[in-house]
Amino acid sequence: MPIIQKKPLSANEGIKTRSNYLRGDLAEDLADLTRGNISADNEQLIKFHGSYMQDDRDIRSERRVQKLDKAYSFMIRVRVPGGVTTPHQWLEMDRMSDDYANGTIKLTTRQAYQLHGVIKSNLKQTIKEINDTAMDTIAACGDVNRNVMCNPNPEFSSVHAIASKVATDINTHLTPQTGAYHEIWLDGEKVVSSEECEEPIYGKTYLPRKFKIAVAVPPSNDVDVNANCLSFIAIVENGVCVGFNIAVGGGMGMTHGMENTFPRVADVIGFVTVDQAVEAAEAVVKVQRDYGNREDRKLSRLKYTVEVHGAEWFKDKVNQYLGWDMQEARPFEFTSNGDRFGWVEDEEGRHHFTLFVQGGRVLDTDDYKLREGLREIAKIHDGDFRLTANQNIQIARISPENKPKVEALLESYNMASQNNATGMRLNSIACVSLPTCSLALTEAERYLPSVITELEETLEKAGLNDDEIVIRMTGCPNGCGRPFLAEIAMVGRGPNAYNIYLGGGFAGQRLNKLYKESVPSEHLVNTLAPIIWDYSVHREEGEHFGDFVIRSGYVEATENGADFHLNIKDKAFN
Ligand code: SRM
Ligand code: SF4
Repeated sequence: MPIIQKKPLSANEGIKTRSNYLRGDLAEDLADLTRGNISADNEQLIKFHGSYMQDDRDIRSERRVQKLDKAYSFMIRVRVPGGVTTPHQWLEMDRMSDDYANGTIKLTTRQAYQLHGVIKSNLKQTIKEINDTAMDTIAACGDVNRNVMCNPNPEFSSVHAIASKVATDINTHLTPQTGAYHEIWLDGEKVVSSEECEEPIYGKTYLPRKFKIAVAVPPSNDVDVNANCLSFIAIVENGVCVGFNIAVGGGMGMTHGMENTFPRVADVIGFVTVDQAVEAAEAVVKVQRDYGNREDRKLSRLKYTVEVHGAEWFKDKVNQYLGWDMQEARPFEFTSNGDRFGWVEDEEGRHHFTLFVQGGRVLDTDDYKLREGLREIAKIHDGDFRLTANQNIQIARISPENKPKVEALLESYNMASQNNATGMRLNSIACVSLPTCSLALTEAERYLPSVITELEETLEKAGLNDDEIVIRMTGCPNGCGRPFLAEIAMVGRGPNAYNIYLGGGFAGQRLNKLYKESVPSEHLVNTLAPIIWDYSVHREEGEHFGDFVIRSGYVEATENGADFHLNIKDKAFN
């Protein structure tokens, strides 16, 4: 039986209930162009449709002084299941980034596209044109299942084909059924119908909170299973994908000063065959729908449902909802959570090139015409593109005949050389943060590159240029760049101040731990550089940085989420 709610439900539950399956008065509000924003309720509802209202924070205070409204615009997130997207879709995103957005494409940490800076009067047309390219934005955000991630893994293309199909099938199966999306954005006809027709899986209040699914193909953990509510870990026996282990309860977001919020690694609770995967996903979603916390949105992610009730309880519930028992989980091993850059040939003889994209931001600068270069490749490309979970891009499934042409463009646009960056830079992630993110406490995407440049002086002297060190920066502790799984993380604490966390596992298998709190920006490098130097001198053969800092006593290991805040010593910065 579902839990009886004792405290009042969160305000968002009321918004969802009143919305008539995500309609609210969003259509009318969007049509009102006398103002650049939308109402507070619609600001919540529009997320389910794949958009966030934002404002340019760089000019917020200046506009306040001038007694002007905030400079409102909208971010649009486009779902790309498994990150697989066609050259035509790429070209259309590229065009729309100029026609309607700020001239950049953001490749996200969940293999999606984002456009920033779309003004209200262009929002509907942009979303319509995105749908014209056979992509959509519904459920890219909101209290529903989001874009399902999948490892691109070209080396094992038959395994990837299965993993990718499962990711797409789950994505489709868990897409909200409401007619609201078509009515509002695509001028679809209004149909009045029942809950069974509108939302057979979610019901009228959808899920307590956002829900995230990833499909991983070991040994790569590039999708970071421990940051996902639900993960499918491919089990490959004799070269064949026989099914998936099911892991539940991973997640990143926490709030500074609230120790009952924490990142958490997932629990592996069973194994299902390939054919059972979609059904298993639905069962897990339904358990969360019925037992997740709907009172306090800070405690409503699936990770807290698992933490509160225990993994065994959760497994029993899933079996109960399935009506049959999952099998025992099977052995697997992850060896890294980064991307493998450069060329790979798959078993079908097709070629794949993974390109490093700093911060996932595709734009043209005076020195580096990345957007133009990718546009030229898309024009002649006979395969597909795959957005990686680490904000990079794979030019995938290139035919042997086309490979020389792609190679020539990679050279002429100076793209290939980007992959010669240090192992630290290639393993870096920065979330969007300022100026668009409303929750940012400080910089991330615009700042991490220069922090790495300064750290590279130490890496060079220490002979660590090629060593892979996973480093991530976010502008706040919500964890969009999955910082708590990094070997080094800098997490915004306030304006120009960061908490430094150390000791995440290189394969994303272990959370890190707070090392220093509220470190001013100008002291990040001189705090980290001596530890990196120490690592170069005292590491053991093959030892990763995250393991070294624990063995050397800089931090204690975090076993799981509940002890993330424990055993922290000398955290004050001085
Ligand atoms: Fe995120 C909210 C950007 C991946 C945890 N995230 C936001 C918002 C929408 C801010 C807001 O609510 O107003 C950010 C928009 C910034 C902007 O201007 O674009 C934002 N999140 C992103 C992206 C674009 C970061 C990036 O640089 O790539 C990623 C988009 C992924 C996608 O395509 O769907 C992104 N966010 C993540 C991840 C990583 C992941 O899923 O692998 C996490 C941590 C994993 C997890 O969910 O536990 C993440 N985002 C959050 C949270 C904290 C949720 C929580 O459990 O507390 C918030 C805030 C919230 O939901 O209240 C948030
Ligand atoms: Fe914004 Fe914080 Fe997410 Fe960065 S981690 S994008 S600052 S919500």
